[in-house]
Amino acid sequence: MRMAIEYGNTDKERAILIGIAETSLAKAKAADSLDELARLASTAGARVVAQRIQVRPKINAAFYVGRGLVDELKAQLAAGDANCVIFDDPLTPAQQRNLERELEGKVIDRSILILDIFARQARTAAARLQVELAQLEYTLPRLTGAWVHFSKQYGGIGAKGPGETQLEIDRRQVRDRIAHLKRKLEKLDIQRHTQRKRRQRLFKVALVGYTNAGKSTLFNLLTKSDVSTADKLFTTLDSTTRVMSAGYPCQIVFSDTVGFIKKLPHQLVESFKSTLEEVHEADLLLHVADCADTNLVEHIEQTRSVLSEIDADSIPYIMVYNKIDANPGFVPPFENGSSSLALSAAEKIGIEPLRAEIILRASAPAGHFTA
Ligand SMILES: Nc1nc2c(ncn2[C@@H]2O[C@H](COP(=O)(O)OP(=O)(O)OP(=O)(O)O)[C@@H](O)[C@H]2O)c(=O)[nH]1
Ligand SMILES: [Mg+2]
Repeated sequence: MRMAIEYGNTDKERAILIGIAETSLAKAKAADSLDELARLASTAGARVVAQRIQVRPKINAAFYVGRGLVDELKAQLAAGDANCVIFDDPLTPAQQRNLERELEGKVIDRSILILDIFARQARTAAARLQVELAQLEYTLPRLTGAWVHFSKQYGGIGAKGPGETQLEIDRRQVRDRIAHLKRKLEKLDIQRHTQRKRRQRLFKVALVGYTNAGKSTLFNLLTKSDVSTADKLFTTLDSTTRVMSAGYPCQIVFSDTVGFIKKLPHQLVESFKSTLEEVHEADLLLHVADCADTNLVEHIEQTRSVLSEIDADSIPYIMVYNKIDANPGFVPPFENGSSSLALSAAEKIGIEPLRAEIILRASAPAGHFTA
């Protein structure tokens, strides 16, 4: 049974987006981040009615933003200009509660939004279990007396033990469900592990990178596959793996993987760890980046930081600067000890040099290339 997370349903929401910049100088960066949040919001089905950045060196412990802005937002919500407020940073459980009470409206943060998008895009059993697990891990510390819908769903005769409060029952039910999901995922993990073992001796290449960089488009080209691609965030959640021999001198395993993003909720990274095993076990990573994106450098850094979170930062990699058609003057920066190529997966420009580089790496004796 899937658990309905009420806050995650952002259908027909009219949202005000709020970001914080530490100084006036940091405002441009916060604005970029807020634009990305706007894309996330619309991917989740919300309509963005306003974007606001507050400059403040310190976050307000109770409300995240200052009291003045809280009052302004309250007035806007009361006037019907919007019906929800989305914050660009993770709110603490207390901040979320306080804001909800003050604003008398829905309060969402970047983590909830990303979790919601993952829940919408999850197609396979494993992805669904992983997303639900992440949602529950996120929810657990936020369970307060206000979460009555959990008890409505899962309560009933026999649910209430002697002396337990409703809140304790809610928490216990969520914990039980978490344990159940973990067991199911472990079983799936064993199956995956067996499949992976079979491929152990083959050369394994995994495509990684920021969401929407063009990983699946490139994967399809390299493997003649038909994985979904779209100008949306997080189109791919499940790893797809293909063993290729046609066009390559030996069998090569290619994996397309879930994209990364700034401030990825750590619960998601944690629960997607088994999906990301494909990355962890690869012999070579193709780090795909969108060279036409103004935040290219930041996206590369974010991807590298998630790679280190999953202990995949010492795997040799090729930097693939995609979408060169949209930025024809782009020259790949020099990479120390690693190769970098510019290409266009959509326009099929510069694919052969990449294929040649992959073949070279696959044919080289193990350990010849280092990251
Ligand atoms: N201009 C241009 N667009 C491209 C290129 N490659 C991919 N795209 C577009 O970029 C968008 C994202 O492509 P995907 O292949 O779905 O990207 P992804 O990295 O798999 O994204 P997620 O799975 O959502 O993380 C799609 O609209 C593609 O058509 C390219 O070389 N040039
Ligand atoms: Mg994809």
